[in-house]
Amino acid sequence: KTHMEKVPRVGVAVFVLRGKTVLLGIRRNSIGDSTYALPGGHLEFGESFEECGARELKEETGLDIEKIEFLTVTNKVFKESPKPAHYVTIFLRAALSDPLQDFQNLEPDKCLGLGWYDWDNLPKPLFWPLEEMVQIGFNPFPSQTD
Ligand code: 8DG
Ligand code: MG
Ligand code: MG
Repeated sequence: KTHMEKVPRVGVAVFVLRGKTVLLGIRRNSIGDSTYALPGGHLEFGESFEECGARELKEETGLDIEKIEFLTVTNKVFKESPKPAHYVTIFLRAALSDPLQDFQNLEPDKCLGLGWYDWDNLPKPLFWPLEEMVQIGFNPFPSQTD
């Protein structure tokens, strides 16, 4: 670890859509502590984005997801973190494999709690990359005209 280079990392975050709601958790992390963020994590060697999204959902919430689709990508430098961090983040959407399955908070050291939040009434404060997306009018739900 003594020769760790500063390199961009790849994050994968998932909008799990249930009705008009999305799943958000309160982060416990040096980046975005105490803010509401999407479940997700780091892309591991050899993984597809979809595999990473499904794995992180399972690890963090116990949920099984399906219909996983790519939405967008961001490129952000997190200057707030103790050591500046640079993430290329892949945003996916997905549906629950079993609509009756609910989340468990399986990583309570990394998450204070999870919940389903109405897209039109999101909690505050949102993790700032997510807040920025909301501010520019991004919407993870399939458009009505499709
Ligand atoms: P891991 O050890 O499980 O792989 O990592 P993690 O602890 O679950 O990582 P994470 O912070 O949840 O996600 C990795 C990075 O993805 C995060 O540090 C920054 C980037 N990221 C965004 N937006 C979002 C978001 O809304 N949720 C999550 N979880 N990560 C996001 O840019
Ligand atoms: Mg994780
Ligand atoms: Mg995570």
